[in-house]
Amino acid sequence: MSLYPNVKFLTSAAEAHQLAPDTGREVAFAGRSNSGKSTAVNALTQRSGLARVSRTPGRTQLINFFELADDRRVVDLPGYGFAKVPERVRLHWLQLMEHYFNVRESLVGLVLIVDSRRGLGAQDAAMLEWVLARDRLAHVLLTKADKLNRRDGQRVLRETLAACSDTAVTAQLFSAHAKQGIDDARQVLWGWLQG
Ligand SMILES: Nc1nc2c(ncn2[C@@H]2O[C@H](COP(=O)(O)OP(=O)(O)OP(=O)(O)O)[C@@H](O)[C@H]2O)c(=O)[nH]1
Ligand SMILES: [Mg+2]
Repeated sequence: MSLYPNVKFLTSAAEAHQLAPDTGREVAFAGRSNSGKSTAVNALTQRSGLARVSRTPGRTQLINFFELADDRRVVDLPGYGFAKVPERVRLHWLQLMEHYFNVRESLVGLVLIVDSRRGLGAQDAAMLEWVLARDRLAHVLLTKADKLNRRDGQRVLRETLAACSDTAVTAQLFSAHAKQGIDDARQVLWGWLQG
């Protein structure tokens, strides 16, 4: 049984003025397009159809807010790093993200979603720097771990932890499909939200 059985979609924002009210506590999910953000949100909240999952990278261009309980939210941020996105869309994403991270007082932490087969990239590292500079927490989910064998999974985890070694960033392997690491990730998430 989930700690938050009444999770529901709250609102979507395409523009800065459309953000959900900035009260209580909120955790954001960010990562490259197609890294598995929406799938992770669904797995962690145990609601398979909540955040839309797509095979087409860059599908989620909105900030989607989900309410877990009164004043407790998770946020599915639009993915980055998709080469085919036009420049004006990329700039809009940048401005929207900058605004979100600058103003969002209810934001307690960032769950950074990284495809375990790719590992931490430059944009992921920039994202981490962004939230750490704003004194927020960060946890990396190395997703699609079912696509790696045990040895490669452990190597990617080691490399990720090493890259973050002088920060408070934590990391773990995760697979929504193989149900790997879901309880560990929930513990981090619920802990942040309860604070
Ligand atoms: N094998 C495997 N595939 C996964 C896993 N998680 C997600 N995927 C697949 O990866 C693809 C992208 O998943 P999404 O959850 O839509 O990724 P996203 O980061 O939300 O993508 P955008 O919103 O487009 O940026 C889908 O085809 C998923 O089925 C996993 O744990 N294992
Ligand atoms: Mg998505």
